[in-house]
Amino acid sequence: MITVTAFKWVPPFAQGVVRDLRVRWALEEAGIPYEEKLIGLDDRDTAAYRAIQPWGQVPVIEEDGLTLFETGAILLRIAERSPVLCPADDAGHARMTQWVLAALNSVEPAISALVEIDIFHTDEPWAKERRPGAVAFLKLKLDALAKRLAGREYLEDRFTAGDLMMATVLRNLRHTDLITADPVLGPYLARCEARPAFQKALADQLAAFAAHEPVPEPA
Ligand SMILES: N[C@@H](CCC(=O)N[C@@H](CS)C(=O)NCC(=O)O)C(=O)O
Repeated sequence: MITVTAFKWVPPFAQGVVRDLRVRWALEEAGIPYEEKLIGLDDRDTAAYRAIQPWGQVPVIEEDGLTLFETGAILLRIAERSPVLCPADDAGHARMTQWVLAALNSVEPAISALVEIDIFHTDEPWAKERRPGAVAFLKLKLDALAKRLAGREYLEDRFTAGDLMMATVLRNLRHTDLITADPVLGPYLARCEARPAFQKALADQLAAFAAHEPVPEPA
């Protein structure tokens, strides 16, 4: 049985976008059962956890003695076991890999730069100055993605793990209207999120957080 390591609880701004969602969603699409291994934020810095995830991050999967981190590597490994996530033909497989990596390398960095400004440094003067440039650069990436997706349901002629990764990357902009206001990207993300496997994965991540909500200190 695959074990997925995820956080027990994270602050509300991160709930629903923590990266174990990618792995839960992929496993749901593939119909592969898994067990959660929930860790606290304090566990990130333990020597035992750093030994399996050098940066103290989630997710990690463990199966049959193999421990694996990095959502790109994990997703590709799961995809190869699922015709829902990975086309059977060699070219389709290669293009699925291409889109997983494009989501991570060509789109996510520009989104992360804006998230850094808006969520983590919102009140700092440098962030206010930097924001227009970060948005302009991100829009170049999003416009190119929208051009690719115009007239298509998915990045290729069917859903693949590439769409799964791209959708989870785009979700990090949920604090803006950059995706929802776009006539191509908004419906694309909604289409991906409407998949029952996504809904189940999201509900399971949120259920873990709800079950481990910190008890407020008495006043
Ligand atoms: N490149 C890594 C990034 C993992 C990552 O950023 N995980 C976040 C949660 S979404 C985390 O654990 N953050 C806590 C921390 O960095 O201390 C991957 O894709 O697996």
